[in-house]
Amino acid sequence: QSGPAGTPPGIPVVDITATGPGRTPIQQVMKLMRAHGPVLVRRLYGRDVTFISDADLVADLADEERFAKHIGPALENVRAFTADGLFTAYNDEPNWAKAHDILMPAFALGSMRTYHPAMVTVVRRLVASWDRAACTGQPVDVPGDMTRMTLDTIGLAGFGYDFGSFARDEPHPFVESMVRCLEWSMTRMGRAPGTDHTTADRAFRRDADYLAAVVDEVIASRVGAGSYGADDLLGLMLGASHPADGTTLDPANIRNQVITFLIAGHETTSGAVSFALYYLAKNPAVLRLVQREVDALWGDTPDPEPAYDDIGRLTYTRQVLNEALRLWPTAAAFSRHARVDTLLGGRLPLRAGQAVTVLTPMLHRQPLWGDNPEQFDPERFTRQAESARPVHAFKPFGTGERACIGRQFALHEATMLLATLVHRYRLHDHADYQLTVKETLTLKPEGLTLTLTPRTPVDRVHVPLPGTPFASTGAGPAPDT
Ligand code: FDE
Repeated sequence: QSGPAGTPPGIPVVDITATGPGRTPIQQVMKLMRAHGPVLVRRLYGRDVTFISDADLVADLADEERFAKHIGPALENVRAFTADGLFTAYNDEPNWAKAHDILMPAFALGSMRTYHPAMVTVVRRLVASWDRAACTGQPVDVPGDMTRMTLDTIGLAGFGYDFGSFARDEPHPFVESMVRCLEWSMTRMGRAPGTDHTTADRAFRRDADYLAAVVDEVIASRVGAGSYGADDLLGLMLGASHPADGTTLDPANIRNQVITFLIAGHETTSGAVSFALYYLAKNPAVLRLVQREVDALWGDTPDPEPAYDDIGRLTYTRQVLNEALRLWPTAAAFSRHARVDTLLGGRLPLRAGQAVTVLTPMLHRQPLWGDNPEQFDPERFTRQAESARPVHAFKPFGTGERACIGRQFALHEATMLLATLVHRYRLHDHADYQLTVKETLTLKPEGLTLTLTPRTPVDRVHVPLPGTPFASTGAGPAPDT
């Protein structure tokens, strides 16, 4: 990272050394940007990071000729437990291109058909658990259950491994170790020089070793089964050879990839569905529109089996997810460095190798999003609205060749999950929840709980049209709100 000498001239420098970054560094920079504008330097113990959320500058950063993914301090720390896995590999590390080429087909839209049955299996587990809560009136722990759901999904769909999270009261120990590793990566960035962190670092090593041991067990159980079962991620990694040179991934790299996918594939997705449920619970008019969409698809079938092709038809549900990802993109920052000496956006000089970090939640609140960017409004993601907007205004999955490989996977899983829950339950904001965003490198609505009641055929008939006070097709009790 550049020191003071490398700071581009003419941008505000905010020194946070006195307070440190605290437990919510992303929200701290959001606040600084609200005060100082969309381009600023955050200085901590003399180390500078340039943060950007200006839409034109972010658009320019998408130019792959002049800029590339940067492994900044956060990802350097994550590298301590994912090494040359896809997420944390350096651009020129040979295993990046190799694993990328081998795994790309497994993440193409059409491949979701392969994972769909495993995703349905896990949705059913969640539903069984939420049915019990609906029966007893117990609140459900939204982020906790979404994390159970997404961990089991990536485990089963990606690696044929069952974490069995819904059979446990506490999160799977893999999740607890993983969250501690992510927290270590985040807090390590804010350490004051000269302070001693031996104990924390030892605890981190134990957790990282445990993650590796779990993953070795996942791999061993597949190898022991004799066949590699080539149609999931692990099967591909064990069996497939590179299209160009015929080589395969080495065992150490496969381990790094599996840890990477388990982390990347569940924390971010569970946060995204949790925020979407938060906004639905707070916006009954939007909730009714989602209900209308899912009811049109699944009607009164009490236990619809979501078909693969159904998911693409849930366009409004997808708009809701996108809008939740706009306000709280759960992987909230990504970094880029200049490949050559250049002027970013024609005005900000960067030397070759110099990096800037895009703060996505603030990009998603820039003036191009209108007068009231804080307002949750899925109409921002209609096809017309999207095509009227600059292409780089919405970046929850990063940019360029290092953008999220798991995007279709996450969206398929999250859309099916959200649709199933909305079709089945009325959601009650029983505690008048006030949003607190927890940061563990990724973002989550901390402590969000809801109570549930099963929806009935009567609820489904009487979902009113927007703007019409009562749009029923027959006699019956008033619609629920
Ligand atoms: C990636 C990613 C990104 C970029 C980063 C940078 O640039 O640094 C982002 C922003 C993201 N990603 C986001 C997200 C969100 C969500 C929900 C998700 N994501 C999901 C998922 C799932 C899965 C499985 C995944 N994801 C994965 C991944 C990977 C592997 C990566 C790396 C790629 C490369 O580099 O090659 C990512 N992701 Fe994600």
